[in-house]
Formats: sequence, C-alpha cells, structure tokens
Amino acid sequence: MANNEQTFIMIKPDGVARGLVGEIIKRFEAKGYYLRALKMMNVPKELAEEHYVDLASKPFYPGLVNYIVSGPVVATVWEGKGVVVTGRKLVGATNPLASEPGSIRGDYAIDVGRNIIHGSDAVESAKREIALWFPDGLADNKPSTQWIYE
Ligand code: FUP
Repeated sequence: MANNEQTFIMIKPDGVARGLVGEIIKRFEAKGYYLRALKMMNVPKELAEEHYVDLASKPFYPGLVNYIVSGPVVATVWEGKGVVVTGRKLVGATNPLASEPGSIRGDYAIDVGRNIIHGSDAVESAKREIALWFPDGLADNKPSTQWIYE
C-alpha cells in the first residue's frame, strides 16, 4: 500500500462556521497523515455542481449545492498509507445519526444535510476531486515520515 496515497477532505460551510476546522485538522494530523494542501475559499456554484455531479438526479441535490455555496469551505488534501479508507472512518457515516461516536460526524453533527465534512470515497474519486479543487496542482513538498512508517 502506497505511503503517498491522497484523499480530498473538505470542511463544509457549517464546519467552518462552527469553528471545527482546527479540531478536524488535528484528528487527521494526530493519526499521522500529512496535510499536503489547504485553502479556504468560497465555492463557485459550478464547482459545487461538478463535485456532486453523480448525485445530480437526487431530490436533495439542489439543496446540497446551495449548502456548499452558502459560506466558505476549507479544501484539503491529505496524504498517507490507506488515507482514503481510513479518512472515511475518521469522517464517519454519511448520516451523522448513524456515525459512530469517535468519528467526526458522529461527534459533531446530527443532520445528513449539515454533516460538516466531505471525504473522498475511493482512490479514483479522490484523484478526480483533487484535480477539480486544485486545478493548478499541489505545491511541491515531501513529508518527513520516518516516525510514521516502518
Ligand atoms: P458521503 O460520501 O458520505 O459524503 O455521502 P454521499 O456522497 O452519498 O452524499 C453526499 C452528500 O449529500 C452528503 F454528505 C450529504 C448529502 N446527502 C443529503 O443531503 N441527503 C441524503 O439523503 C444523502 C446525502
């Protein structure tokens, strides 16, 4: 399993407004993952629509897009072994009432439409989302991982 696997994690407008940015970053860092890229931004509607294009036929899609554009988000890329699957565990189940306590959604959210954070669901979708949110690529840097990996 590659040590440089990447995932896209976005702190949604409610997570930012509720002051949970530091808490969320802390959890990924504490696990040992490397913060590869980070930016705070207001989301153009077209970007929110493209990000959730697979859900375009769902009844909740318009509300979901409006929610994502309702305030600034923090877009991040995290790197490390198994970061897609383990990142999803740190994030918790989509519906926060079904998320395990100890997960981010399990600890900090209630409604599915206000679930504070997004995490890529597969390596391939992570690649698509990172390219979409960071179209200029990522800054060249290399984490020191000697105390993380054998
Ligand atoms: P996730 O990968 O956990 O973010 O879940 P999905 O890709 O299935 O859904 C994306 C987002 O759509 C969720 F984060 C919240 C929203 N959603 C709803 O608002 N209602 C639903 O019934 C399902 C999802």
